[in-house]
Amino acid sequence: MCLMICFNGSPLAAQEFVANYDESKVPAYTLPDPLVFNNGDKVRNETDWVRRRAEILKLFENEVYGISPAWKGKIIPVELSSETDALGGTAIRKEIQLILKNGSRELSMVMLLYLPKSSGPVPVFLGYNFGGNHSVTDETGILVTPSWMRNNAGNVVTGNRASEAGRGRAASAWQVKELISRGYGLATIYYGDVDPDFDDGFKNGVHGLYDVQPDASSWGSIAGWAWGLSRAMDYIETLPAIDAKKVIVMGHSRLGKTALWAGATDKRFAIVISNNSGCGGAALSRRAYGETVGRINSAFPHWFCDNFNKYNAKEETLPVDQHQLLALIAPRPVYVASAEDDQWADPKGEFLSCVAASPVYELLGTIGFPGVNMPAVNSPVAGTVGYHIRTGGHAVTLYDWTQYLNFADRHLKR
Ligand code: GTR
Repeated sequence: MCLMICFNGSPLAAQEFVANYDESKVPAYTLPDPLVFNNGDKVRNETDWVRRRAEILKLFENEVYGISPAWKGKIIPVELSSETDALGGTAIRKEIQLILKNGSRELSMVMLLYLPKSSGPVPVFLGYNFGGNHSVTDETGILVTPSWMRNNAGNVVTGNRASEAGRGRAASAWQVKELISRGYGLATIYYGDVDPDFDDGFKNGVHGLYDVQPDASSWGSIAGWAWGLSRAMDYIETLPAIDAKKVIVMGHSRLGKTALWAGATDKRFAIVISNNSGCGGAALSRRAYGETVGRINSAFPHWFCDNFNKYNAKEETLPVDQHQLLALIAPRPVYVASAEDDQWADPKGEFLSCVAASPVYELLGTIGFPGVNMPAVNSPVAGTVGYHIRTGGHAVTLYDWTQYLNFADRHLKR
């Protein structure tokens, strides 16, 4: 949780990292093989993979995201609102406060739930939002989050508090009507409910639920947010209206990194979707293209564990790379999406992760990503691992959602 990072022994600030966007300057690298044990032995079958998977998971915990504590607490749900005729009568909408109690400590997160009117349990997308639940649609009944939020231009957030002006602002990133019309529900939570997105030295949010002295492998915010998705899943499992075997965890950008780590650490998520997750998400760290490990650790010192700083400008010494994060999700379906103008997130590095994760899918009897060539823009390709790069910039669009819905339909056999 340092504020500056060390580069060859001397501190460097974020602005001192110059991003490389030149493919010819990508360093030569060798990826760690997901199918070779740390001791050099080969992974030959599914039984071996169980042990190798545990090794890789441990490396990601110790060196990248940090170790999340076990949860032995209680979740108390309190229904805050219920609307049976939402979205023009097509959906049910609820807001549920989930009070997480760990002994005398507690934390509250508010889940906004949209479900299609349906006689049977439905599949849902679960994902965090950046701007508060009220930003997800323009429906007026949704609570404006009282949680800490980063200030932004246009006075939508001032004094670190959201306002009515933010209502519906992120509607295009959520496409709730489209989800509902295709028979899917949406469960979303403001990510700042779980851990406010600033470096506070482990005091607030989910870290405050535990009384532990942080060390170099303690959970950063991404691990905290992922942990929160697992708690959301604990609650979803109690709801008869949702098919808990069909929960698709989805996230954009830093929350795409979060969705991937949640999918890796919690096998209850049936499908994992990473939208423009970039460095520390789907993109290969060793390419050091766009955002790098050093840059991300200096700009966001609270996202990863402190051990991750060891690899600033030394990506080749990482014991893992991000294709192995995708491999941890195998054999469950995973979809990675990039955007042409989002070079900061290294679309090619995101794609190459899909290819390099595929041998694990194949070992487990499924087709990972079919082929080795990067698909053309706006031409999705999917096996059990799916990928697209669309025109446009860093965002979630209707185009992205359409691919996620098609991918989910196919894998959930709908
Ligand atoms: C950027 C950061 C990225 C990405 C993005 C986001 O500033 O460098 O890693 O996560 O924020 O979350 O919007």
